[in-house]
Amino acid sequence: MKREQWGSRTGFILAAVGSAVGLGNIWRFPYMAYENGGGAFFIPYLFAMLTAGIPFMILEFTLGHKYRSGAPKTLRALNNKFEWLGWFQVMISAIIAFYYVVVIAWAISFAYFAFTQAWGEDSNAFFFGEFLGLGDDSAPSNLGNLQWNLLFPLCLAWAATYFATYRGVKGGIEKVNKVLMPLLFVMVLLLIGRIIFLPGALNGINWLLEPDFSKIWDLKVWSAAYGQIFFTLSVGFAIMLSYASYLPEKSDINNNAFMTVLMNCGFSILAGIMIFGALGYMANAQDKALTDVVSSGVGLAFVTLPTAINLLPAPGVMGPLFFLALMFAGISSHISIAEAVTTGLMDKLGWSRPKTATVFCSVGLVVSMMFITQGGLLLLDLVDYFINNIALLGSCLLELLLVGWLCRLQDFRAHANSISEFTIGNWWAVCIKFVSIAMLVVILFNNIKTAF
Ligand code: LEU
Repeated sequence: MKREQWGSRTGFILAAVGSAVGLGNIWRFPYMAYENGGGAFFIPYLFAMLTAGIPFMILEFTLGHKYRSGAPKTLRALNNKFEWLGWFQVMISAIIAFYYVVVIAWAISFAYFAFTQAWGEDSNAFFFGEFLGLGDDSAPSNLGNLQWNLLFPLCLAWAATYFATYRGVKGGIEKVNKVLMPLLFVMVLLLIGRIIFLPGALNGINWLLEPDFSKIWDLKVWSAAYGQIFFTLSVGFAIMLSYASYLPEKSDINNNAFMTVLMNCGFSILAGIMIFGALGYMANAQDKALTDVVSSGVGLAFVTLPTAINLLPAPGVMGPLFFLALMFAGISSHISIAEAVTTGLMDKLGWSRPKTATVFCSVGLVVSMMFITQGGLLLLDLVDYFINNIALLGSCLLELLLVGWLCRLQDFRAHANSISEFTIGNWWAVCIKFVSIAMLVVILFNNIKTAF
């Protein structure tokens, strides 16, 4: 059977950007940047983007385009002995799909709450207590106690992914992204346009961007930057490779890769400006120091921001705009994670797309219900930690080692250059074979040491 194809170049780019721009950009990036030295984080971040992110994106686009299959089959085409790495990557994607969707479900609920600011004055008690059911009296490790209020939004999130992966590349994934991505950008620009003029907003933004150079010698900051780059660009765990496998024969790989990376990283900076602008305004309105209003990861989007939204002008508009943006960003990424698994299974088992999508999304829904129990948040944190700090970096390192050192890397460069408008030089191979591998070895080793 002929492999499906994207309907247009714009369609492919929007889908790739849709995958890259996700929850990672809106709630993860701003806090990461803040926690790891504010402006100083940008140095490792930009270094990782240029020497690992862009080369990796070109590599995945090339492999997908050349072998026209998902990760396991592509790696098998390189060498019979490499197929397992493809399955390891598919497994990482599947695990991410199971918990990532839960955060989308939270965003769906909060988009609804935002119309009336149903979280009230104490957003912390609302989120952890009322919403997640983690009251003082309940044991947080209880995995048996399902939070029924989360089941409907969870089903909605899976339904969106199911719709896109069931209908396929052109009629599903591309169509959804063509609607969600432009909307997302417009919504974020609207939010920034309003927030930036509020008193105190610029302080918040300055504070995010103000460099703290003492942190630059800290390995943890580099680890955070590399982890963030691979996660945010969806490279190294089967996703971009799968999307590229649907590219038509004539495609500009190098250009597409640069555009995807730059748009994603530009969006992250916009999200940082939006969130820290709102926090700066909130600190100003409450007459507090900025450090006293910021909280981490999950808390930032679902605890701190609701409080900030309460204080914004027209909260009934700004609140839904923010959570709908978070939801759209999440859904377009979740679709790509599910597609990486779907395409891998279709290649291997020869199943039809509808059958594969139905099986994966049903299993996914059931498994992800684990994360909407009382112990779900704890489990989510734990799984996310291991996936990001160890499995993901390990998978990236293995892919670079196998492809960079055991295959003819110059053939891939020649392939990309032969169909691209501008060509890439030898720097590409140097980044893959030496710079990225060396950085990953040091970071991964350190992360494993810290974890155990
Ligand atoms: N790139 C996405 C994000 O930043 C995540 C990925 C797992 C699809 O949220």
